[in-house]
Amino acid sequence: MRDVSPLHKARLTYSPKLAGVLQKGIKNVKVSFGEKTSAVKDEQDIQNLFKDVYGAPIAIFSDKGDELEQKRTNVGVILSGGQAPGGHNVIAGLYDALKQSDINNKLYGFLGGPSGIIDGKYVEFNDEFIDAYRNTGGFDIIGSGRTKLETEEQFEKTLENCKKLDINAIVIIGGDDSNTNACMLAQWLKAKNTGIQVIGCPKTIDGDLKNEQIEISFGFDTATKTYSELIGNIMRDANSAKKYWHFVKLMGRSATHVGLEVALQTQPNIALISEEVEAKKQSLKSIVDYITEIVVKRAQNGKNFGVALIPEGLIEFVPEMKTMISNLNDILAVLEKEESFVNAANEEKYTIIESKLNPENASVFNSLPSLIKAQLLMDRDPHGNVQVSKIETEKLLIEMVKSNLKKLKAEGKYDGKFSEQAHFFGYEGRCAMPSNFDSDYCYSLGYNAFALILAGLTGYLSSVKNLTAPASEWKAGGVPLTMMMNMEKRHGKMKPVIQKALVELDGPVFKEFEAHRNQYAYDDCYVFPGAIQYFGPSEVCDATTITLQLEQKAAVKC
Ligand code: FBP
Repeated sequence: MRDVSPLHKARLTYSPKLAGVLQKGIKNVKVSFGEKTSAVKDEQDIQNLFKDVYGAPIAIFSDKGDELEQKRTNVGVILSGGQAPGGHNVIAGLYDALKQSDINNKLYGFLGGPSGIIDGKYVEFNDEFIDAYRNTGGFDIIGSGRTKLETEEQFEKTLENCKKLDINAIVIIGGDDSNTNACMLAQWLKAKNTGIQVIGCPKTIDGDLKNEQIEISFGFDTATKTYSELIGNIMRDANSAKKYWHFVKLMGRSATHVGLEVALQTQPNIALISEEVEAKKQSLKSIVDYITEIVVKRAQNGKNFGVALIPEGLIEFVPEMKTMISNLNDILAVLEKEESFVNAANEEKYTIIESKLNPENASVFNSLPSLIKAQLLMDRDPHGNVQVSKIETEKLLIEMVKSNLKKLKAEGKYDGKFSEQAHFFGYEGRCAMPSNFDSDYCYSLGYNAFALILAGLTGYLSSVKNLTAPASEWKAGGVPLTMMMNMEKRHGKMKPVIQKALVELDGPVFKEFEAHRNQYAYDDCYVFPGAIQYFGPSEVCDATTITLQLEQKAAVKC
């Protein structure tokens, strides 16, 4: 029996490329600081909530500035939220920097996400442990979880467990919600003068944790390449058999960065962009009419097949659905505490909800098939988000398109065949073996996180930039987490959260798609990207996403 595949074995020995400034080793990194920062919105509220960490300056690592104090440091690391390829390399980079600084330093991994630090469940890493996970996908090295760190009791327990292990700093590897946790914990620990620092690392396949300082969250590169491979394969199948319309829902809870990137990589007949739907105030009916029109026109050209990409978060961007869901969330926040509601049958729940929703929202809710109603009632995640991965929007759209086509057929306006296949690609990409880009980027992020710790900082996010250049030219530093925060409604209450970066409709990525989508719809311009390559020519193995390339090109022009 083999323990690992030959590729897995080869990847364990791959040496990830470090950002240029970090290549000389942790003892040669120097730090300097930029201007003080403020929050992206709701500055006063954020300042009041994060008094002790608010407004810190951006940190820049280079060979100029203050030396980092190489003091004995023990660190605890947490993987938080959804899996993203490269998480293991963040830990490997952190471990290598920590041991290079002082061989007696210790790295602890808290098990199962943020709950691990509260419950004191941990492992201590050593060389053998880390070496078994280098350049591999998944978060199974210590597991992940979505517990929200916010109560006094959770913070007290965190402190107690850190004291037991003599931990000086905590690294939280997570997305927007997890890094909001990181900031809250940093504030609490600083206010109590514990001396324990908190550093975040930007993770999420969704690609929506980005701004001027964070060019991309890790995992986006590998996940979108994996989905593009699969969709390319499906396109070839569709183009070979010429009998199916494939509706593919793609992960990305809120923003459509994943869908847009995959659309540019594969050039499908239809790709919906949630942000455009919202901006143009498109109703569910108008979206279905748009899809129907393409299906009908293709059928007129003898093409009863095609591929449509549906963003996971679409439902929350359709204006009438968004308003209804927001009303529904407020109502559920109350109803979920009532035992009679919790124990009621689904049909009874729908009646109760409809009686409490305002009339317009009640009629939108009522128009939905039972399957979607039930999915909308499922538990919110611990951060108050609707679990859109469980809402089968692709099936909803298929049913609505079918009903349109039936009417058109009856009116003699359509004589094609519509045979559908529904897919959901999400989990397939989140634990893929990280691409060279994600392996290198993640290793640098982890290594850099330790440099931020030695710089004495807390409430910062590890930042590695200039990512379309070779790694030797990547820049490293840290961004205060409060700089990215604003107030949003969660579980019916206003809460501080890191602002999500949505697709910009006047940005270069959407513009590129918009310029070509009509041609994609009818001319079958399918591109088949194939599998991620790890060994071979750099232009095949090291290139990052089209999104990053277009964004960087536009940034250089400005
Ligand atoms: P993160 O924001 O934590 O990275 O997770 C994103 C995501 O992968 C979404 O794309 C998806 O909607 C969600 O996780 C699914 O969550 P779960 O793993 O809990 O089913």
